[in-house]
Amino acid sequence: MGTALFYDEEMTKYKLLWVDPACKIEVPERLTVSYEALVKNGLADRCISGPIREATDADILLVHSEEYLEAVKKTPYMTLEDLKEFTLQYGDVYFHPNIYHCAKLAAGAALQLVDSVMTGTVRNGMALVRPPGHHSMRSAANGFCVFNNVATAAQYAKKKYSVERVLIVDWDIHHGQGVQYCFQEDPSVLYFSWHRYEHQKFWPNLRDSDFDIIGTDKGAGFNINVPWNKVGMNNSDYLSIFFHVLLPVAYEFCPELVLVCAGFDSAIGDPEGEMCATPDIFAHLTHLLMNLAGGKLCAVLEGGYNLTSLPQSVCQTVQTLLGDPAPLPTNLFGPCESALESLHCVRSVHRQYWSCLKHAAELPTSEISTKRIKIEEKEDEKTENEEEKKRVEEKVWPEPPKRVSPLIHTAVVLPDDVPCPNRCERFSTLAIPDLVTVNKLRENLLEAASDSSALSTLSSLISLIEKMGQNEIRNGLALVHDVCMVVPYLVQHAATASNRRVLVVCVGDARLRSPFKDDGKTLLVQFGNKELEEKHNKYNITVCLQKGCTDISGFTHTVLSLLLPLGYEYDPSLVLLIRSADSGVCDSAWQHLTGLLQGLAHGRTLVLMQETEKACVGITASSLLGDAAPSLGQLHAPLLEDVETIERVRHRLQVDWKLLQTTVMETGRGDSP
Ligand code: Q9C
Ligand code: ZN
Repeated sequence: MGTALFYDEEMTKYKLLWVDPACKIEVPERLTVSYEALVKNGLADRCISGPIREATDADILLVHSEEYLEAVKKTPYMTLEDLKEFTLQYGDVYFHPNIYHCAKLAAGAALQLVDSVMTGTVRNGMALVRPPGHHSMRSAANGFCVFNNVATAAQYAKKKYSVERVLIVDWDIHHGQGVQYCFQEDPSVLYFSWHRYEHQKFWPNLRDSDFDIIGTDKGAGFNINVPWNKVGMNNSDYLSIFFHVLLPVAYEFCPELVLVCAGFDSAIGDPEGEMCATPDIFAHLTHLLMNLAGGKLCAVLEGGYNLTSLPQSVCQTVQTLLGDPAPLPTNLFGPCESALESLHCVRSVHRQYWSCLKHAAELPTSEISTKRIKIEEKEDEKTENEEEKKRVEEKVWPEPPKRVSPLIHTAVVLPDDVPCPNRCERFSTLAIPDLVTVNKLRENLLEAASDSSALSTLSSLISLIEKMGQNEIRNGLALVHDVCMVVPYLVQHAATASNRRVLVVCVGDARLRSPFKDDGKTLLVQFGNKELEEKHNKYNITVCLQKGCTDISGFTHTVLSLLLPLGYEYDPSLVLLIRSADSGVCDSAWQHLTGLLQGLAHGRTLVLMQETEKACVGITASSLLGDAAPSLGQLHAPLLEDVETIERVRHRLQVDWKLLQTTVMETGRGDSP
């Protein structure tokens, strides 16, 4: 359905005209390098774009006061001295004769993006804008921001398209206090922000940015703040917050539109953020959000001041919106202690508002504090700051590898009487497997010996897996006569080839035959009902839900907070997704699972379905092709027994799988006060 890109060079035509150390990083080059990188990587050309419009007064008044708008309107006519003085009433921002024009274009671009997505002209998109928006408040410019682009876009979507629930994900490294203030009483807009905080020592130094500021009145629970109290947070820290806070809550909330305050000062090398997450992480953050709201995602640029990591991160985001396979996740060694402390605090204060967090550990009451005490201890570290800054700016990281889409997106291996779904390619191999393979197959397929097509199906699948490994085919789908028999063989075959790791996800009660060895070459995660035997060895995990996979809430929760962390930490080179007969999983949940898993293994997923599941071929193919999954609807509370099961499994496995951790204490590290 396409990806929009809204950009206008005009927005590079304002800059700081006097000396102000606080503002010198916000330069026009931020936009030019980002756009040039999109062009150079052939991404700009693949997007749908058009001329952008200015936001109207009426648009701006959705969020800002008339007095403020009128004041900003005068800035194009001010002298340099007037501009300087006007600027003084606000924090960390500057004005320029052309900034009002640019600010109207920035907000206008965000609104046009909403229009394009809401009318279905495109599926998703990005607005590449300056000035940024998320710090600006009803009557105040702040933090390089003049008008609040994303807050305006949210109000606009509510008003013009009667959108009832908007999710705003603010992954910029600063707290978008302007967005928070705009929606703190509004339960129709869920605002999530993570931000460098350092116990209030970091700009904008607001008590309002801490984890216990959760929204007021009807909006209680709809404001989620994740303060980072240390610098140097990395990919694991970011993903942990997604898996254990944002995604479960977002799925429960069920937005009709997702807006991203897409600031990239949260990436490595940024002089403001001083974090260590690499640009490829934005491919995954984007991917993980891309199936919410039926795929309606609008990313709007906010911060990002390192002119190397900014364009790389922008490209990762846009390329993911376009549907290219994500890079393998890197550097996932588990969250750090400080991140776990924040995670624990956030989950704990929100457990009363979100049923997916109900089971979260309660905050020890002695810990409920913003710990501003710690500020004092750090007072005299200030002198080291300049040194520190240099270290950050000199940080080096590898350029994200090129992401190439295989020529064939989705190949299918289907019986002749099942038609090939649209946009897929029927696949079969005529190559006769060598004698050794044939004999092995025969041995393994004694029961199906009478079925001559079983052998050819199997050799096709083996060949398909080979072609996926060689990047000729991205993913595949097959209907097989007996998944239980085929899978062990395929797994064995796939895992022995050149050190591969295979993630096997099994939905339904297929009793897979051994051998699944515990050698780390396979990770088996099986979803079943309570009759299956519970297993949780490091590489062989069974989750037995009360009603099998029929309960969408329990199933989704398991996928988000158990399967995804396991999958990301395992980092497979191939995903085998198996659907047995009578799995009970509903179409939409199945499609979300299929879509989400494609963030792994460069999108190399092979779906194997029991013959009887013929009716799902179409929807499965659609998900493999990258279509957005249909919304699951607002989720009810998962069954208590299921929540307990998931927690028990998570608890036992977190020693081996660090991305499953949600608190500091449980692991025995750092449980001292
Ligand atoms: N050391 C955005 O990222 N503080 N705004 C600068 C300089 C202001 C950031 C202090 C940072 C504003 C959109
Ligand atoms: Zn920022």
